[in-house]
Amino acid sequence: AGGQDGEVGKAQRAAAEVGTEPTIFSRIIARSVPATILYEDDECLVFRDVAPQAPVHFLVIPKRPIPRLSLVGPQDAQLLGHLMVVAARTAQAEGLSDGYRLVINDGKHGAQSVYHLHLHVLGGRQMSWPPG
Ligand code: D5M
Repeated sequence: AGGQDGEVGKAQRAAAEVGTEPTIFSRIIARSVPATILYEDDECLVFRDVAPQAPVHFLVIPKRPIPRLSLVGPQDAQLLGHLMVVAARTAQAEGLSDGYRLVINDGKHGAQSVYHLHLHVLGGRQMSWPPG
């Protein structure tokens, strides 16, 4: 129902655009948008979140623009593991010896706003549970 201009058509067009439109994170990787970069290798980039929600708040992103966690498959397992290892090593380098929190927001209910997969690492204060 709804035809091409109904809700289904809109959702289909949005889904078709996911992953084809460069996000702000692609521009950070390309260095056309500035960021405070903490770590980089062939597969990933780590930089400080522009709107920090804790004394330490940085993002770990793959250079390959996977739009969201719910789109990953078995072929991405090694890359995803690498992102977590880099998150832990960068947290250590940032002095988060009392612990920290790792967050991945996926889609609408996850309140994802940038459709380029990213791990949030938050630390430097006591976290609470549940998250909002
Ligand atoms: O979180 C997306 C996160 O990305 C959010 O915490 C702000 C951050 N962000 C957005 N633009 C920038 C730039 N230009 N530099 C650094 N950080 C940025 P989400 O999980 O999608 O809600």
